[in-house]
Amino acid sequence: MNTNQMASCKDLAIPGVFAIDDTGELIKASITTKLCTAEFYLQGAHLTHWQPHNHKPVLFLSDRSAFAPGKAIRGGVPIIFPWFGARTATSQSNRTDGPAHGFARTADWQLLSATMTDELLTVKLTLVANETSRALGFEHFQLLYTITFGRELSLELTVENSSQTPLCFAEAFHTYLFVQDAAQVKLEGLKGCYYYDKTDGFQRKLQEQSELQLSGETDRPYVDTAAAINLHDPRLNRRITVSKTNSSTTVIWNPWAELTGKMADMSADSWKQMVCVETANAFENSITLAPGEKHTMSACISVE
Ligand code: TA6
Repeated sequence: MNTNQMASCKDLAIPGVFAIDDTGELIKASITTKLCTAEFYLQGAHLTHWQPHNHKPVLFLSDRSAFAPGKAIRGGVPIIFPWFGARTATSQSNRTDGPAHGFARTADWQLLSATMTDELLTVKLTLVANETSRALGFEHFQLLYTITFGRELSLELTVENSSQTPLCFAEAFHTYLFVQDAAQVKLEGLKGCYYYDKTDGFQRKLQEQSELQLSGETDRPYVDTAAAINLHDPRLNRRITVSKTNSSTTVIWNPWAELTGKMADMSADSWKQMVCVETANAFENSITLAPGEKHTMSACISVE
């Protein structure tokens, strides 16, 4: 970010509510309202903290995460675009190069606005094509990310195809929820849905139980989903609800002990404190936009 861009970004600060800190390696925004506290980084438009008053933090953030240019932050809400996981061929392109989960989570986003309405703070960020995305074949698109901070957290991602050809993409809010003990939480809202079991050769399986309780490494994109997910955390005595619109994929992920041991940005026991409940459009639910078309996916997180 050049000095002019930094100055205009700082112009958006709201005294006592919305502050921009450019003293670290990454530019960080901090939020304090009557209803919550929160933090995000401009790199990746990456939300790392949200805590409604009188609750514990709702998002998990790894104490070993990198906070460095070009490196993905571990925890919070990474934005996944334009492919999910490793890049695979699409109807548009047979390219398979590029970083896991796409380039949006490590790109520098631009802060457009920060406005208070009643007690809600709404922040808008945008990402357009840059050198990295162009080198990967994404030359004309616009992402608009709207985050509303209140007693609930509302996330909205609009993708616009500004090219002359169809734009095919996957997307996700790769949300890491903070839990007291991953082995004890129960997830509700997936009964009757099919998922690909990434821990079992990508086999397609049916979720038969109404409650999912994790007992080992879990990596499951559920497809054709619409329902909200309720995460019951008996140890924290709370329920987190993730509801969504225009999202047909829900991914549930926990690396458990062995895989966590191989991850440089997670401490040994930290898998116990997280469960990813991801609002997505991926695999057969990926989106294709005609030239000029837009698509908006949203998620709303609440806690009781
Ligand atoms: O959403 C689940 C997943 O795709 C897993 O397969 C797992 O590897 C995870 O995301 C984390 O990916 P990352 O690239 O952040 O290490």
